[in-house]
Amino acid sequence: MVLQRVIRAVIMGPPGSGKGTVSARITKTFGLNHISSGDLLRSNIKEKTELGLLMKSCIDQGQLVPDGIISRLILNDLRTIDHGGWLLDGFPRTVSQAEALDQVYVVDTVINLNVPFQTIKERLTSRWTHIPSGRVYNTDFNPPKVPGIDDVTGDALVQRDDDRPETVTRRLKAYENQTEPVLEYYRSKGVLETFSGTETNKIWPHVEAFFHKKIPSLSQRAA
Ligand code: G5P
Ligand code: MG
Repeated sequence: MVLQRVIRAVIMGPPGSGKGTVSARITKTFGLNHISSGDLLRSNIKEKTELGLLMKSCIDQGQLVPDGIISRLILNDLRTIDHGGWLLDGFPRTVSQAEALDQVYVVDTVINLNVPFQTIKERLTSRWTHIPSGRVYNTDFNPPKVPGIDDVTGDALVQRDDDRPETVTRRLKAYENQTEPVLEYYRSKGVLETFSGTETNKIWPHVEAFFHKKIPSLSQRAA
């Protein structure tokens, strides 16, 4: 069992920077609860909920969904976590969302993955996703054992509708205009830690060491 200190962390970075990939490693190593706003929205779309149907065109066009809707969705989900810390992936993405989160919780750690846009464009065209779990693969970087099939469930993998090249360009623009100011917001609070690079396997040891150092109790394993 992993001993948990309550940590409230956020992982940020442009679309395709590896937030999902690094989050999976953080949650596996440190036992945090992982909440991905994109995964939540995609499950709503898959289940054809009213919210999912309303948000689908926004997401497919590479635009952000309205602040009020996503803030309510995430804050409701956070209330269901009754123990342990959490790692938010993809939220907050605007200053208004960061302020909404601040009204309820104090975020103590923000990881920023700083990956060049050119690297990202190449990655997203070869990404395959298992929508129900949010597991991601890449035909070059971490291919599934059987092409097109999820390793754990055996379900078929899909390519995300918003990974088309022209939509990726729009998502990167939305990131520059609406999300980069959030980095400044957290920098001014003294909680932002930036990790730069083009390969997740080279960035990861630094992120792991940072978590071990910042929260030593997380790395102690009970006998
Ligand atoms: P999402 O789902 O939050 P994005 O755009 O922020 O989407 P995305 O695309 O999920 O981020 P990621 O999680 O940062 O990317 O990256 P990833 O999936 O781990 O890695 C990308 C690919 O690269 C994978 O195939 C992975 O295997 C591969 N990879 C990783 N590392 C390496 C490497 O070192 N080398 C190589 N070759 N490959 C690698 O949001 C989607 C939409 O939902 C809405 C918006 O419309 C958004 O566009 N939304 C919100 N709207 C408003 N407010 C919010 N808070 C919202 N949250 C979501
Ligand atoms: Mg992701």
